[in-house]
Order: sequence, then structure tokens, then C-alpha cells
Amino acid sequence: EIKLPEQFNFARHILELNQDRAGKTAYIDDNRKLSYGELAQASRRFAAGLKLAGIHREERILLVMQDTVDMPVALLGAMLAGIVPVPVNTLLPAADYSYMLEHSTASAVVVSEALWPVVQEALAALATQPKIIITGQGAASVAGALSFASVLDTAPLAEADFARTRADDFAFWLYSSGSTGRPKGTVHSHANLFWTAELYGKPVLGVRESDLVFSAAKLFFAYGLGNALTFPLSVGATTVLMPERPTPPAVFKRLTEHRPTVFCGVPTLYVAMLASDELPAKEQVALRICASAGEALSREVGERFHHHFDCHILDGLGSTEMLHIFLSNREGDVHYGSTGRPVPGYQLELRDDNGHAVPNGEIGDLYIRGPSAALLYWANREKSRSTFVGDWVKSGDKYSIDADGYYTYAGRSDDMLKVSGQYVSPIEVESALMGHDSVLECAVIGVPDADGLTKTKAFVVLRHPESACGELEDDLKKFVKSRLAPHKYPRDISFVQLLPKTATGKIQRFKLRAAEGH
Ligand code: 3SK
Repeated sequence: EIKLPEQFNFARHILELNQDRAGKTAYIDDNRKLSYGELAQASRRFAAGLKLAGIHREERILLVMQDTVDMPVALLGAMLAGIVPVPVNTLLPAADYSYMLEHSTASAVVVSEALWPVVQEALAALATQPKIIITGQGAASVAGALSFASVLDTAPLAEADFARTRADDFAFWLYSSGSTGRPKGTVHSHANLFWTAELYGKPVLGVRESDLVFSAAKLFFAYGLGNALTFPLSVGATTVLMPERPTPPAVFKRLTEHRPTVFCGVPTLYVAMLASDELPAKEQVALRICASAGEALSREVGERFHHHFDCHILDGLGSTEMLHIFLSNREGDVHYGSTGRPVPGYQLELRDDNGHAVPNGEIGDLYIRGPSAALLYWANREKSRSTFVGDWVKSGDKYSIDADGYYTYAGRSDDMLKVSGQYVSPIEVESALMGHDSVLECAVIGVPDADGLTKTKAFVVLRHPESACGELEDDLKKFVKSRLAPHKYPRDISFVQLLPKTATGKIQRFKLRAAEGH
């Protein structure tokens, strides 16, 4: 049985583990390759540079960064110094960054040059300004900002100065969204990263030293962070990073040019890849194993992918709170249409509304217990208490178990939707729509498409029903896109005369779902 020492720093652990691989490539992006030796040096320099810039241990730094080799350097460098990186989604509107900067009281924000305009807008709304570090040439035109290169331009942090963190110390945060309220700052420890590699990355996904790993899911997601940092670095593998959005052409380019052996995606992407005319032939790629998470992968999609590439997709379930996958299919035991069985090291329970275990075959609320569980939601005692219940973490998903122990997804226990592998709160979309002058009231639900993927659909009552037209529909979609992260806009809008409501005026979304046949 593995036991971590009390004193443990995940970044230091990774550097020590790969000391003898100094010449081996750790990361490849569109412009650069970084060897393990260079990764160690750059991380140590970044750690020293942050300290020189006046950032102290346990302070947070927000990372608004695209997936390039700078991102692992920033993550590992911060952790080496005991500074807490908070990587965030790069597609958010300015208001979300303002909230996260304020909520985390970040001492610094590290920004990819291309994302500076939206971060600049976010900063304008803040009373207190963090230090600003911008990649590329971005800092040259921003008063007081440091360039990423200048932070790196210092002597590497001496080993004696590595932060003497404990395994249970705060290492990094990830923001996770709920059906109501603001995103929650999910606080993870150094030990948690270690455990996701030990329990899932190595034994289930089977990442090994000879692998070339490519994750379409970005490093700012818990899923991408494991796929493209924790797992490959824990075995000395090489990782390809892609800064742009994971469209099929962008993914095919990497699959055929770099020929990764391990690929991690989400169901929407697998569906889009299989539907594309440009889908590469099996011989053009070198895939050995793939992972899917974010939402349930349908049986047909899994089978079609396997038939085409002769490579399995391991569908699994993880969460930001558990940091990575705790329920999964595995090689030699792939049941498409099911999320598989618990990852050894995690215990799962399905409970009824009274908290009692449900019998096999019945649907229950999923609870998980395992060593990679987050410590808390920052400054949110109420949500921390209702999610982290004793040893157990409430996932918010509903599942059933068949007689052979395989788990099948049965929906969410809250109103949350999973679209393109990311959470969407119907309430958030509704309030964005309500901001449009023409909308009197509205309701948003999830509707499965022909591939079994959830799409958001809005039912809108107009102030002037006669104004309903295709142009207004497009306008409403654009309106939501301009206010929320792009994956949240409703793919379909139906103009209705009224919404089904209870006697007390609560919208009955279940009636809308039933009318859609679900
Ligand atoms: O969405 C998931 O299934 C997931 C998987 C791994 C890590 C994190 C998440 C949210």
C-alpha cells in the first residue's frame, strides 16, 4: 500500500521523478518543444520569478492561459514555490474573470497574450489590481505588466528554497459551476494530484513512458489537467498541447502529424470527428487507447470509433471535486453504453432520498469516497457542507448498477446540464435571456440529439409575440453568447405563448421535457 510522506510537493515530486529524463521531450506545442530538463529549469525559474515579483506562499495566482508549454511551467513553478495556481477556462466573459479574481483575491494574473483584451476588461471592474504577467510580447504595451519571459529570466529556485509543503496543503484550485450561484473555488491538495495518477492514470488509462499523449480537453479542466500533466509527467511520457478550440480538423492535424498513442476527448468531439469527411484512416494515426468523460458516451459512438480505428474509448466519470475519473471502463472490459465499474481505490454508493443504499437495478444518487477528493469550496461553507459529507462526496449524478456491477448513467440530481462535456446551468441561461428586451419569460431544458448528446433548448415567451422570427432567434442566441461562455447558448429556441407552471408560479420544466418526448 502506498503511503505519502507528510511533507510532499507534487511539482517537486515530478521534477525528481524525471531527473534522469533531462533530454527527453516532455511537451510539444505548435512552436516549441520542452525537454524534461528544460521543463524543470523553467519551472524553477518561474517559481523564483514569482517570488521576486513579491508573490508569497499560499497566495493565489489566476492562470488565464491557452495550452502551450508555458502553462505546465506556470502550474509547476507556482506549486514549487507553494503559490496556489488557479487555472481557469479561457472562454469566459470578462465578468466571470472579475468574479474569480476578486473571490480568489489573486495576487497575480498570468495571461496568454491573445486573451489579454478580455482580462483587461475584467481588471477594469476591480478595486484592487493584481500583478499582471503576459506571455509573448503582450506586456510591452501594458503599464506595469511583466512579461512571462522576464519572470523566467532569473536564477532557478534553489532546491533548499522549494516550498516545504505538506501532502495535504492547498496546491491549486479549479472553479466548478453549480445550478445556482457563482462558480465554486474547489481547493485541491498536492496529494490529490498524486492519487489520480496512481489510481486512474497508470492502472486504468494505462499511460506509460513510451506514450505520446494528446488531450483535446484543456489543462484548465480537471479532466485535461490529469490527461496532459499529472499522468504523462508521472510516468515520463511526452504530451502534445494544442492552444486552439478542439474542432475535428484541429484534432485530426495533431492525430496525424504527431501520431499520439493516447487521446482524451469528450463525446461531442468523438461524434463530430466520426461525422467529419476528413476523419483520418486507421493507418494515419497511431492510437493505442482513448478516454472519454464529461458526459455519457453512447454505445453507437463507442462502437463506431472502435470499428474505425481498432482502438477502444474508455468512457469514465470524474468530477472537479474528485479531480479525475473514479468510475470507468477499462481495457479488456469495455462495455459501451455503460460508464464501467469503480476505479479501485474509490468506493461508490448509490443512495435514495433518505440516504439509504439502493438495491441493484434501481436509480440512486451517486456518492464517492477516495483519496483525491477536494478539501473544500473556498469561502463557501454551505456548499462545502452539502457536497463533502463526512468521507463522502456527493456527485450530483444519478446512476444504476446492473447485476454484474456495471454503472449506467441516469441523469443529474439537480437541474444542471452537461453540454460538450461542460456544465450548463439552465437558470444562468434563462437569466441571460431575460436580459434581452424582447423576452417576457423563458425556460431552458436539455434535449438529447440523435447521438444522445444533450443540447440546450429555450422556450421563450415574447413581450410582443408577433415579433417571433428566425432573425430574432439568431439575435437571442448571439445575445446569450455575448454574455456567457460560448458553450452555454441555447442551440434551439422555441417561441411559445405561455410556460407550464405550478399553482405557485414555478416553471414545470419536466412538462417541457415530456412534451419533447423525454
Ligand atoms: O466530467 C467529467 O467526467 C470529469 C472527468 C475527469 C475529471 C473531471 C471531470 C469533471
